[in-house]
Amino acid sequence: MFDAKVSVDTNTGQFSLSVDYDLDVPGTSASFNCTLTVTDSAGHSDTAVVGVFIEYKNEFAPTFSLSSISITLQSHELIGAIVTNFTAQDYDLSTQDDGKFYYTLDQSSNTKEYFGIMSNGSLYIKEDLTPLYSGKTLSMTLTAKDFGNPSKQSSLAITIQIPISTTTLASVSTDKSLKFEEDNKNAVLVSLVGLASVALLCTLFVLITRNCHHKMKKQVTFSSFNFLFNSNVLSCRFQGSYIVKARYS
Ligand SMILES: [Ca+2]
Repeated sequence: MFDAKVSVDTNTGQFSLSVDYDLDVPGTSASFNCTLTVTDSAGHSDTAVVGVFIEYKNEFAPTFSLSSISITLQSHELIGAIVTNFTAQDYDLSTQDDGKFYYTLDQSSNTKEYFGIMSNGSLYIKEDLTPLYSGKTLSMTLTAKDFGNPSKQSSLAITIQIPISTTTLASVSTDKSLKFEEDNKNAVLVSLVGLASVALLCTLFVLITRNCHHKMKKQVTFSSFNFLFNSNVLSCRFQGSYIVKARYS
């Protein structure tokens, strides 16, 4: 025997591996040849080449780092949004079926399949969650299963907590835009402009009175006057023939 990886019992001829031959170690060959020699008491001998072929064995199940997880999710989250990413690990050689695996999501305990799982382990929202705005707890099971024969698998329990929504959705309106004076932001500005206009009119009133009295030497008596605040025009009507208007915008 000229290969250290195998041995043979010189009395019984039992042929076996002499080392821990692990195909999961990258680079390890699944086959090799060795030479077997048989010799009698007279010293006559013969040899044979023995081909050794090692079969892969599905030793490990793909596993998650956690056995369960709880996630809080708002009901207004959008369809297609990624909730989180899960990663399972299989310690069998990844290039073989024993080390390859896929995810499945069991949501049979819920009324709908609200979530989906991508091939890379990303959990995403599949159905509209807004009907659950009043609060809901969803349970599901994520399983990672390899392609070995026989296959191995492990599971992760997922709990999705959807709290009572406190979000008020903004209403979308196609009405025409507000007029300047209807906008609450401009209400204060309109008031200030109105007061300034009143002050201006009072000043004008005083000036007109003085002018009529001193220069035109014509007595004009204003027994009363009214202010008219209409739209964007502030008017002051005096009893007589004088009308003074102030326009603002
Ligand atoms: Ca495996």
